Amino acid sequence: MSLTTNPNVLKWVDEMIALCKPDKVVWIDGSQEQLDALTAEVTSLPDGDPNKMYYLNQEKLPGCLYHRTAENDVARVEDRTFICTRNKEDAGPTNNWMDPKEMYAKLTPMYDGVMKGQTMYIIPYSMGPVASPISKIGVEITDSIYVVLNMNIMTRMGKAAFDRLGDSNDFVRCLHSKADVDPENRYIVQFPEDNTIWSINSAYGGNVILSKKCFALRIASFQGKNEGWMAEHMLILGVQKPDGETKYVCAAFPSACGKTNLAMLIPPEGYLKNGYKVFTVGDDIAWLKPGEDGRLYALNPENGFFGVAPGTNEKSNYNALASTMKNAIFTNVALNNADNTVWWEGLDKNPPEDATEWTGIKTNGKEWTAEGKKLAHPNSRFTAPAINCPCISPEFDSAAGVPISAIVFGGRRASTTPLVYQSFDWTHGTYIGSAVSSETTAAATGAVGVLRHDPMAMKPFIGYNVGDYWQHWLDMGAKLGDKAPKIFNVNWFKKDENGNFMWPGFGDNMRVLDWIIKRCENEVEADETAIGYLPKMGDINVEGIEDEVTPEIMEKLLAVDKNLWTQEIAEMRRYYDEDIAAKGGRIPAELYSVLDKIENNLNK
Ligand code: GTP
Ligand code: SPV
Ligand code: MN
Repeated sequence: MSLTTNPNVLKWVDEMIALCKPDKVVWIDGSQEQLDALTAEVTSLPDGDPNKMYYLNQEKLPGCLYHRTAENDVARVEDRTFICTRNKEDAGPTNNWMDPKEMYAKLTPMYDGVMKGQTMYIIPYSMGPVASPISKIGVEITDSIYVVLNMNIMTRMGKAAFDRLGDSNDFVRCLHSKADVDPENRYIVQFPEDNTIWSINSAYGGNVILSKKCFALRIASFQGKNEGWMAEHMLILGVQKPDGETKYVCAAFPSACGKTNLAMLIPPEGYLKNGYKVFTVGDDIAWLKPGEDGRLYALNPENGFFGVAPGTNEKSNYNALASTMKNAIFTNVALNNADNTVWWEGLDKNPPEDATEWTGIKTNGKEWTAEGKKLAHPNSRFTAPAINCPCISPEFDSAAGVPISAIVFGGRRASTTPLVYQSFDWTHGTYIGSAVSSETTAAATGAVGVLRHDPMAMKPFIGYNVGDYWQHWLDMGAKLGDKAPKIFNVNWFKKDENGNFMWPGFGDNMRVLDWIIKRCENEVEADETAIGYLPKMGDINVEGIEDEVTPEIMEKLLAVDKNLWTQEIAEMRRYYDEDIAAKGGRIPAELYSVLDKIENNLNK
């Protein structure tokens, strides 16, 4: 029985049933009863079935499940991701493009009868609290129970989303089929002008949880440009100060560059003693909209965390680990067969002897890792409900979102970029966002550790022309005027001559947040340099880590090397000219002016 009388939904669903030809259709109402039945079904599949999920130790990890994806299906596939707008220029140089008519014609035969012998699940969901005016509704059709269970954690899933939608046609139509999980025929396709997403031949998170990158960033960034708001690859956190006031900060770092960790950080001893607290509003995506008071407000459209497992431990990210202790799904981690729990590199220093490696091979984990082989896939993930997070913000469900004081960009840069600096103004901040580059990680397929441009940490996620996207940033700044958040850049990953990180990172990143917030409140001076405002020596609090971060190291962390920055600016000019402008990116003149200004500053 259908869960809605919305004629637009019913018409689309009928079309998709006619196309995919499932044996059975199930509307997902979000009830516990239905979720339990689906869990029972997917865990009772025979071993070796690629869709199978496993119960983990239900005493130690109540409600937790485990799943392995195909070995060729472990990360986002950027080369198979498309933005299909009627005009090619509207997709711009950072996206793969195909004419929508051509793409529909190419994919329709692939979906034809793809669900024969299978069940189609129809998932209504809300991005953002159901009651928030900022929220948006999506409906995902899928043939995967794994997707249903993940969507239940990541979104507000169920009938309430249809009630909120009413008879409106304003919902995103998401179609997913795992099909044969054939990498040669894998497509992740956004049709922004049709509010439509088609994904086929994958069963990995970012390619199939269509609420996430496909909707909440690619489609939503396009909607935001047209409707006067922004969808960004940003965490949202609140820093509560000793006087009780909370300041909110958004930060955009590329995939697997530290958003979840920063969002959930536990401040160092000294800060805790003085009464500082950090609250998590979001760890991956922010929807930003001007509020009635003229300030910029941020809302996390998601309801859970799809976090990187490796490196997560009690010390590095206690709150993330705690979030995974019940009702979570683990994907492509390793198993500790002694007690049917999970393990990954960096959880602790004791790989289980009786282990199952992420591909399903049973092994002696100690010997396996001693040979340099990984037990968990580097992009293995946990899906965890936000309500599990010990430091979840009291504003998490706020319909209005939270007012943002600072926006922070960052990435993995072994050299050049200092620990932190502040932009001269919003336009310069937009330039800094456009200049984000980072060493690639396992979150997407392809080589790891290669420096690439990743503007605003959004390269794989901007649903339209990157030049227009930069213009939209400038327009938003003009609208916000002097109420606009201050813009900063950070780099936790600067290395010394021996290739070691110079900054301890993780909880100690609080020390940098502290400086950022003080700058927003005009409580601390800064040095004006060629590239922006830098902390004065002594202004980053190193109490308790003086041995690790000596004045000598701090000087290196904050250095602006003239030669390196001259190269950096030359590379940015080349990037703007060759990679963007020459390929149809409509770069705002204001950004070229910033480039000229910094170049002049460096030559002074
Ligand atoms: P996505 O979910 O892919 O968008 O990633 P993310 O940006 O949320 O990254 P996450 O916080 O999961 O961190 C990814 C990796 O970076 C993990 O292995 C962390 O241990 C490591 N990391 C995070 N913060 C720091 C830091 O401050 N310093 C260092 N050296 N490593 C860090
Ligand atoms: C990322 O890659 O930035 C992620 C994971 O957050 S995914 O959902 O695969 O996009
Ligand atoms: Mn991400």
